[in-house]
Amino acid sequence: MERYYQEEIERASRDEMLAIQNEKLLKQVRHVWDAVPYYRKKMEEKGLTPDDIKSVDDLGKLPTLSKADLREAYPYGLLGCDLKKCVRIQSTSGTTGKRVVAFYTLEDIDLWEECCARAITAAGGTEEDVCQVSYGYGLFTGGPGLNGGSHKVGCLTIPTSSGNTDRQIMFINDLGATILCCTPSYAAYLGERMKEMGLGPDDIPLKAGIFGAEAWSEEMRHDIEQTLGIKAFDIYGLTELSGPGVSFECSEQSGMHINEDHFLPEIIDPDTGEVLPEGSEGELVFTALDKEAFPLIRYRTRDICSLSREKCSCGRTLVKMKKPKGRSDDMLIIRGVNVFPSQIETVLLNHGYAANYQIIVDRVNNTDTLDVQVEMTPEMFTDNLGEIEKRQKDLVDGLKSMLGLKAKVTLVAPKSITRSEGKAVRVIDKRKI
Ligand code: DLL
Repeated sequence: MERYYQEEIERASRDEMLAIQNEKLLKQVRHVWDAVPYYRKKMEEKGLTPDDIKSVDDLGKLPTLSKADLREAYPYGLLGCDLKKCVRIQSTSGTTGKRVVAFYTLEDIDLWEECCARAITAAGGTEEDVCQVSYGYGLFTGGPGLNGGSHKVGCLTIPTSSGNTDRQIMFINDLGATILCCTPSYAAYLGERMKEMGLGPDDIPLKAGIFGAEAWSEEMRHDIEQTLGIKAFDIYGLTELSGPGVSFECSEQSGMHINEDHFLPEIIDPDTGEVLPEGSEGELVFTALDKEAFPLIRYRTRDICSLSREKCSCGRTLVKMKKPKGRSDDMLIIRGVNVFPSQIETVLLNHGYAANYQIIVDRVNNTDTLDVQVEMTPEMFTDNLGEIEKRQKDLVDGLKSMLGLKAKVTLVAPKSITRSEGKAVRVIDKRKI
């Protein structure tokens, strides 16, 4: 039987949801106009006042915000309330030099944790469950968000954070963890380690996993589900909008329901900014309808996906987003061809490899090169050169038909590519352009 955390919202009719969104949007635009001079100026530049926004149909008139705005307004320029009312910050790792600092009031945290509770409930979680949260705790939103959601559902929560893999496995088994929350790449690594310890899917108490924070393919889902003996659910979110729980998967596992009573989605053409009709693929843009401390309006996520309102067998009416292919800025342009790392992952997994690979892009004599290094699994490991060459050629052909591009493939020994405990680093781009 399907369970809901907030059934009246999760199964609201389209009219009910529109009424909620209209009311909240008008209030939020007024709030931001009054409290955030940075955004008010952007509205004034477009000749807009809050009176011009009468319903969600007027959303497209409003100016968008991007990471560049966040940088310009850093740290307090987009704050929507008195700093005294804020009780927490969270931040991105800033590995690409674009650190985001987001602020929360107590109420903001409460609503965020409710979103995570909806996700855990959709994955089958109840107060009977033991939920191990192996996302990083600290500035990263993964640990704190799912931790709060797990409390709200009433699960016994094991806050292991990421890392110390053997200890993770000990807790899962000793305390009978039934739900695991971590990045898909870390879930794959935990599975690999358990296999080495002789633990098969039937020996592991887990029944569900809530995996997100990075793009992952259907093939990777399948592998993790087989190894851990679980059902693996996707979860999406970003620090700018609170963290995990902006959207989550249900039993149908065919895209993530957006918590659209809090986060109003649009899809735009990333080049022109034009709003695209429902069903089209483009850049996901969100308006945070409730957030008080960090109330972003029309925030450009740079994630590429599409939305669908097709009826879902779980009974939820919340709009669904397809798995993002990756960020538009993760997209590699190689010899003029657009390549998402997730497409490469699909080819590798379809050929029986695990998701242990690295993509190295370089430019030699003014031509881009694409080198995919893939680990052989222990079962396929061999020193027979003929066999290795044949396997490499199969992958070159597979990549050629997926990408329309010739790549170099190098098979490497099992365990030679570093495992990730958080978000995996898949691409090394050495081009200096
Ligand atoms: O990754 C929040 C999160 C934590 C989500 C735990 C899910 C689970 P950031 O570090 O700010 O926040 O990174 C946000 O990660 O814009 C996407 O590009 C990517 N991302 C997040 N979830 C998914 C997902 C957290 N399920 C950025 N699939 C987002 C694909 C994802 N990409």
